[in-house]
Formats: sequence, C-alpha cells, structure tokens
Amino acid sequence: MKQLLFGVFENAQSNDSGTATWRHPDNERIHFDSLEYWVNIAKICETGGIDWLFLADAWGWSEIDDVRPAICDVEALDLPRLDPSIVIAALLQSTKRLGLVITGSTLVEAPYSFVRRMATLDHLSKGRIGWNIVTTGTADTAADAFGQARVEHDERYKMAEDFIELSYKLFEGAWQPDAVERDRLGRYSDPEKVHRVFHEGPFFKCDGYGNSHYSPQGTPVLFQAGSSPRGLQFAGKHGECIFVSGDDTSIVAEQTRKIRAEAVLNGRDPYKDIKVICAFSCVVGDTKHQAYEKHQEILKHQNLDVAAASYAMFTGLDLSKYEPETKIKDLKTELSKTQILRFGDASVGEVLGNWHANGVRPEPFIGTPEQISDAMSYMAKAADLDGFMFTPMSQPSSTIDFVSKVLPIMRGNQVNTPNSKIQLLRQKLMGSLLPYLAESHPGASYRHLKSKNLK
Ligand code: RBF
Repeated sequence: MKQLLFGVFENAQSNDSGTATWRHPDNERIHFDSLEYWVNIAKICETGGIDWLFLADAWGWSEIDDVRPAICDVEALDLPRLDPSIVIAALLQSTKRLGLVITGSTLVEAPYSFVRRMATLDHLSKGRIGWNIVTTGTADTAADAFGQARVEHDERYKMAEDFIELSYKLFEGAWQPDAVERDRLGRYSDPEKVHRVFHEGPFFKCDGYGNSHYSPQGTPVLFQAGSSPRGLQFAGKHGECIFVSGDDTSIVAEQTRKIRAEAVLNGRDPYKDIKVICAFSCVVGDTKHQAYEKHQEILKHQNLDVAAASYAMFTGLDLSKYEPETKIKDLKTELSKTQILRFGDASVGEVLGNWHANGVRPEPFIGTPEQISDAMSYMAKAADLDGFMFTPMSQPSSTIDFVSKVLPIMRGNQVNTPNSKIQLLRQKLMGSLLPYLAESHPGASYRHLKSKNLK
C-alpha cells in the first residue's frame, strides 16, 4: 500500500463548516484570534506526523436575496476572520517540518504583491509553503466589498488562468534560481539572470522586475479544489495537490478519475505529478457505541436555522424554498458548483438534512481507531486517493484523537515516516527529487526563459 499523505484543514475563524460546533465546550477554535491557539495546533500537527496544515479562506459572506441573515453573526458563519498568510507567518518559528498551505484568491488579490508575499513565506520557512488557488468562495459579496464587478463562474477561471500565468513569470522567470550570489568580494546578484517581466493578459498587466528573488521551491506547492468541469480542467493543468470531497466513495472515485484524466490531457503524469487528497472527518471512541454517543453530543450543539444560511453562503441558493424532492443537480448557481456536484443524485431534502448535521464537512467516520483506519484505507483504495485532509470538528481534541489514535495505525505504527525527515514541502508531497515544479508542469517552462525580457 502506498504511503498516504495527511493534512489538517483549518480556517482562521471560529466556524468553518456551517455547523455550530464552535459552541461545543471542548472547542478552542473560538480563540482563533490568539497566537497561542495556532502555535498549539501547529505543534500537535508537527509532532503528530501531519504533513501540512491548510488554512482555508474566503472574503465574502452569506446573503439570501441581498440580505445577510442575522444567524450569520449569531453563529460566526462567515465573519469575523483573520488573514491566513499572517497566521502562517506567525507559525514559522514554532515549526520546522510542517508544510503550511495558504488560500489565495485570484479574484481579489493583486498578483504582483501576492507573489511577493508567498515568496517571502517560502524563503522564511525554507520551502514549506503551499498555495491553495481559489477563484473564491462567496465571490459575489467579495467582489462587492472590493468595489469590483461581479464575475461569473467560468469567467472566474479565465481570470485564474491569467493570474497564474503572471505568477509563474514572477515566481519562476523574474529571477533565475542562481541569480543571487551574495559574494561580498564580487557581486550581490548577476544582472544577466534578473529579467524584466511583461504581461498583457485579459485581466492582469505587469511591466517590471520581480520584487523577490527565487525562493527555495520557486513556486509554492499548488493546491486546488473545484469539481465543476472548469475547475477540473484547471486542476488537471495547474494543480499538484487536488482537494476533493464527498460522502459517497463512488462520487469521489469519479472525481479522482476525471482529475487524473485531465492531467494526462495536459501531458502530466496522472500519479507522479498529481496527488488527490480527500476531505474526511472522524469521531473516535474506545467502542463504536462510545464514538456514536460522542458524535450525538457534538450534534446537540447544532442550530437548525444555520443550515439554510450556510448552504446559501456557498451557492446563493436558499434550499428551504424548494420542494424537498427536487434533485439538487437540477439547481443552478454561479457561485460554488462543487457544493451541488458533490451530492450527485441526492434530493434537496437529503442535502438539507446532511448539511444540518455536517455543514460543508463530509459525513464523519464514527468508530474505534481500527474501524476508522479500515474505512479510510478502503476509501483510499476504492477512490484511488493519495491522501486525506482531516477536518476537525472540535479543536484541538479532534486532531489529538486523530494523530494519537488513528494515524499511527494508518502509518503502520510509525509516526516518524521517512517523509517526516524531508523539509521542503514539494519533495515531501510529490516525492520529487528536486523541490521545484516538475518539468511537465506548465509553470516550469518560465524557469527556462533566459531572455533579458520575459514575455
Ligand atoms: N469555503 C469556501 O468558500 N469554498 C470552499 O470550497 C470551501 N470548502 C470547504 C471544505 C471543507 C471540508 C470545510 C470544512 C470548509 C470549507 N469551506 C469552504 C468553508 C471555509 O472554511 C469558510 O468557513 C467559509 O469560506 C466562510 O469563511
């Protein structure tokens, strides 16, 4: 069995899933605005053998018919949040091996400054940074907040293509990897290896020199999620670690198959160049019954009203207005299509029921450590996965349960796997010899443009 990869999903806000688990007395996530909370989580992940800590992000909020429901404030559904890249920067000193993945929006960020921020983190972390590329959840309210025009779903992916092409020029081409010599007797950097970037895209323009020099990984490891046809195309072309989600193994398997097929269409190796990572959640007990009771106790803290507002946050759709028998796949949105597609053939009533219990999180595995590890191993095999991203219900207790009880079984009782010695994130996740984008990746071609002016 291949060595699976494991990440922990987090989010710099109190509520990440559209449930009310933040109310649970064990859940320390309400202190998401304290450095102590994050240092503790990062240390648990690193010593527990987790490969990366992932920080999700969005800029917008939930609206139903242009009104933000009061329940959003009552349940901290969307706001307030903190800036994930600053949270990650604050964790660099207390971690050594842990990968740190930040969500960055191609809708509202400016590529030129965003690239500098990522390069800075990659330098200071010695190559442990990943970028989760998002066209942005809650895109409409985010666009309004930034004073931008709203952009439709597929157009947002065209924007992402343009954003990422300019980013490759800046990450890979502006400074050659060996441009900085730092030779006190000679020169600081070689002018032949520093290039001016020109970019005239449909959305973004740039004429100038890269602000930061080549970082340990060049381009941070590229994470991506998105199950719409356009999202899958983007993932198959640019993504290295692709995040999928779903309760039904066959739906996840189908997503994985499509992603690997897209990679092949783009001349990439469907296994070496692409790692498919599935969201999962679990409640661990000494017996199945005890785990089940623990889950019921967590569910007691849910709030019925939050489900509809939360689903609307992702899709703009108010499910309470539809007949329960309506098929979810017949509904249309210009926001997250993923949150329709992951439910396959289910009815609106079923999706609302599922959302009330789990929010955006997948249905948890409930049982003893052995039962959970068996279920995960089965799913990894059946859906052809490379790893999992754990979405804790209650922090840090869920992560402690997972890393101390389930992960050791999954790793053959070896927490310190060969991978845990590797420090650069791309080598650890992609199993590559070098920490840079693979030669088959579209971004790698910009590394080899040695002309003085990079177009
Ligand atoms: N928020 C999004 O805006 N887009 C997503 O695709 C997304 N996926 C998620 C997947 C999982 C498994 C979980 C637990 C949360 C997800 N979120 C997503 C919610 C996100 O963390 C955040 O709470 C919201 O974006 C509101 O700020």
